[in-house]
Amino acid sequence: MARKEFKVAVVGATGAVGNMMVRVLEERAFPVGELTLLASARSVGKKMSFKGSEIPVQELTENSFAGIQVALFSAGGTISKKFAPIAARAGVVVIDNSSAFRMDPTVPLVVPEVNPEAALSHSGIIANPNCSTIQMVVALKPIQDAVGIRRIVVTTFQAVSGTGMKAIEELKVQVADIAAGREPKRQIYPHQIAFNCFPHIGAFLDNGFSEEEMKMDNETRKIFEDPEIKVCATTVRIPVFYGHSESLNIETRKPISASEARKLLGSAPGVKVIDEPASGGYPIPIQAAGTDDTYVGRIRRDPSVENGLAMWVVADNIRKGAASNAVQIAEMLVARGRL
Ligand code: 25A
Ligand code: L14
Repeated sequence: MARKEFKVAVVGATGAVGNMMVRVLEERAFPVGELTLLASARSVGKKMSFKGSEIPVQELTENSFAGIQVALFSAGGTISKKFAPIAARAGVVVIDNSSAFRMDPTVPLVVPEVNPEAALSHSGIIANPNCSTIQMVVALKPIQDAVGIRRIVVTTFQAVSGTGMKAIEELKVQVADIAAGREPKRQIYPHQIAFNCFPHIGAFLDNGFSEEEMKMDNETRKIFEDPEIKVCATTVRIPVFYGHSESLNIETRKPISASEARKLLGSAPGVKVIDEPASGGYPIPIQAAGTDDTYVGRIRRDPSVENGLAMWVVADNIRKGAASNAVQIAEMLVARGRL
């Protein structure tokens, strides 16, 4: 019997994440029968290649979804708020990469290695978490299951690709300008990003945290279905193109040694342990880039609290942090006969 194939749409196909969604659908051999590429009117006329053929980009409209079975959205929160419900009403299963529906109690927020079952109760829309949250919960899932987590203190080192194509371009142009002795120009970010860093991702809120920091806080509790976990995040932009890094200090409910944690992580789905620091064996973004795994190293006891553990976590923010996680959600629905 022929394998079942699906009519798939990518909304925001020309963006940094949308582009990668198309590549990941091809690389992971998702059973695509027909692929529809949707973006704004600006991109109409562009073509993108998929499995050897050139597919034209179409303008996203209310009528774009007839006959589509699954749509991967990554065109920002405003587009998702307007078009995801329209698609869902047309019978499409929407996997949305924006922040629009993540904290909606009727929308599951899913990382396949962590809470796949949550996806099964969707009513048309499934949310893909924030990139920094995804890699953190993949690394913490085996520890949460084994001993419980009380508190997380996390500092991130985030790549510019998370902000989209224009930010990737801004870093490239600033580096070239500075190398040539020209004054760097700034458009997307609040400060020069080349040869610099700043603790400012998203807008600042009244509580002193940034939006990105609060996403890590709220999304972690929702994904773990544990309202007790406390999170304090500091999110920092650094001049790296692809791959977010995170320094984690966690306090567990029951004790766990560094070697026990290393062993658990060594057999956890989606995780690769790289932990031989003396010989340079720790995760780094240029090695994580282009892969779908979450890398963990520098696993050690945190002596500043009773049940403390420290570690370093790196993943490709555009792949596991966005496009690949969305495609893995779709794969999981197919495997369970739910698409
Ligand atoms: O609101 P959020 O959720 O916080 O998301 C904000 C932004 O973050 C990115 C994504 O940017 C998004 O716009 N993003 C979202 N989730 C992410 C995640 N998890 C994430 N990044 C990382 N991780 P992006 O640049 O990667 O992608 C933008 C895509 O959205 C499409 N789009 C925008 N408006 C649309 C729309 N699609 C349909 N209808 C609309 N009204 C956008 O397509 C892109 O695919 P595009 O066609 O607008 O842009 C294609 C090319 O056009 C250039 N361009 C952009 N703006 C202008 C422009 N050219 C001329 N004038 C302009 N004003 C760009 O260079 C782009 O290549
Ligand atoms: O919430 O600018 O998915 O790096 C992830 C990337 C928010 C912006 C999200 C960035 C976005 C963030």
